[in-house]
Amino acid sequence: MRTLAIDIGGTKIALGIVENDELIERVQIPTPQAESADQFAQAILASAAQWLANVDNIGVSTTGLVTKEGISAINPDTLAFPSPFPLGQVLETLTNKPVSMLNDAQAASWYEFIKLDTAVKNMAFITVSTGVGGGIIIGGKLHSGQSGLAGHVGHISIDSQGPICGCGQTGCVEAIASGTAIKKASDAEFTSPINNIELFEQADVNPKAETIILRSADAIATLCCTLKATLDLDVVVLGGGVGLARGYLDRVKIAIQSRPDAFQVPVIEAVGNYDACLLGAAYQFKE
Ligand code: BMX
Ligand code: ZN
Repeated sequence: MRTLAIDIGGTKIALGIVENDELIERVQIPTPQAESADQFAQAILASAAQWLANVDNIGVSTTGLVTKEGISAINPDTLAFPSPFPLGQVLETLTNKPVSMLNDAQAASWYEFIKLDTAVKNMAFITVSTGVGGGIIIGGKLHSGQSGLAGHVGHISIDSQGPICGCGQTGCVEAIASGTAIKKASDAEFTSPINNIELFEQADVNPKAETIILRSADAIATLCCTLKATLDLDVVVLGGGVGLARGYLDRVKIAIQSRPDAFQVPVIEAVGNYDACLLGAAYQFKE
């Protein structure tokens, strides 16, 4: 089976071919403005044209809430989808291939779960990237809820005095910990703007950079402990550009160690690395 995998993030779209469980081709484009599902699908398919004739199906993992009607944003600041946005149906019509679609972090959680030790039954995948996304596996099954919202753990509010989140709540983990939140904090701190990669590089020598990163890691630690308390997770798998940045996981682990024993939970890096959501897109066809 050859699957065209598409991972739609707030900043970039990754596309690839997955065959025999391996990602054998990969390209990446910046995420275009989502004006309509039609225009968005055309933009994506233009980058996959060379592969289309030879794939059996298309797996999509996307930022946003995925329902039968299409995709919608929980936090439109990360990617605003006009309503309706029936991307799956449009892709099916344009390609004549079966299309399966899941939220990005839900898809990645399934991939990461399959790759884990079989003793694990309950786990969460957390991506710290443009936003903070999540996917939850309970009793060995992906739990997405009746409306598909389950796993949107980036919108657990942890600070009633915290920043306003694009979802409309105050103090969401996403508003404190995401790559977007980190960039906002660094823009407020430094007169000459630096990007998040530079921020991480400077952390060893610049205490202000370290403080910004620690604030994010501490919010993710709170989220891990909250999920442990709620779901008694065996493990949390961390992914995303920020989640996988050098030293980030260690900062999260140290912050968790300072919490009470009952809420300790192991946190590990995604085996799918930066492509966990892309591989998850393809693994929807693997029950
Ligand atoms: C937001 C939300 C989630 C998504 C998460 C990570 C939108 C558009 N997205 O919380 O559905 O899983 O961001 O998204 O509301 P990413 O773009 O950072 O991968
Ligand atoms: Zn929110």
